[in-house]
Amino acid sequence: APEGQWILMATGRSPTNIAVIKYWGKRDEALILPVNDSISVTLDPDHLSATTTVAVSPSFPSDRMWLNGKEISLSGGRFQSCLREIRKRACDFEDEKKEIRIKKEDWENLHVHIASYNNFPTAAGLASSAAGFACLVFTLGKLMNVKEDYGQLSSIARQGSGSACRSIYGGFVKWCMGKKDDGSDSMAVQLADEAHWNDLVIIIAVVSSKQKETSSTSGMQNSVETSPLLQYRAQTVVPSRVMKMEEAIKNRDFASFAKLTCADSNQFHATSNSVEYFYWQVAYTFDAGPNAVLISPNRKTATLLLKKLLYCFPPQDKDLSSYLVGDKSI
Ligand code: 2P0
Repeated sequence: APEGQWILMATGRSPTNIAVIKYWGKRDEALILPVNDSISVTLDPDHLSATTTVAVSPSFPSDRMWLNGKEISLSGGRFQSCLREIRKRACDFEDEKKEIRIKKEDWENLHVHIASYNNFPTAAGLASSAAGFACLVFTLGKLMNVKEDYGQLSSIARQGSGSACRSIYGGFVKWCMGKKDDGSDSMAVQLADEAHWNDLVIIIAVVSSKQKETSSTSGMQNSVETSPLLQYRAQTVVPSRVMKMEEAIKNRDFASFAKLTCADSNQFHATSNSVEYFYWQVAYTFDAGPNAVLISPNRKTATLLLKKLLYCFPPQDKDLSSYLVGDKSI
């Protein structure tokens, strides 16, 4: 910053999440309100996460953002919604040394610079927007001394990208679709924390890092418009599946968890006419891209599976042990 000016910064990291009961279809495009509840597992941040630094200074003439080192436009409605909703809730701030004082009403006139990095392929169907918007909203909230609880923050992150509301929490998370037209009750809640089912191992087979051709936003729009199955799925199938999944998670019941996860992945893909595969020793789920997510009941099965996978798809430079780190992802 120029002489006599200051910069205030905050940095945060958010992992991505993998839905086991899928969000697919909106009832309100602008507010991002879904047609059904969804449930996901938030990964540990070592492998798939966004790291975002937000800075504010009187010397910044405008809001700007860089994604993976490249400047991107903030003019989109989703970024604007998140910035507006966080700014609206900003509170008085004073730093520890009492050198910087920002009044609640001053935040409106201060511009932000945002730098975000993903440690995994962006827009390849691995929920990069979930990690990205959760991280942006959470970190901006810290910077601007926002005092909202996690539920409220998740509701703001939802307006950046639907699945982002679930990445506000670790562990097992449910996005409650809500009933209200203004979206104020469409937010995420934590079902169980990350320590609850420690044995569960999630393996993500990245078969392509290329940016996918159809965005989730337009993919689900298409399903809403063309799939006769979608309404039936949202109104009749998912509500009971969500209840069963909550039970399976609570009881760490892998057989039910695997069956529901695979069935839901299949049905979600069936609304967009995709192909399905079965592999019952582990659970699998596919998001809106080509990369397979495999969920093993324990590290022993995960190791056997990894050996087979690595035999078929040998890595160029790593040994097996380097994949077996962290809690929930390999
Ligand atoms: C999910 N997916 O529940 C589902 C399953 C992909 C397949 O949420 O339009 O990027 O930004 O709300 O959140 C991906 O959709 O879509 C997604 P928008 P989003 O994880």
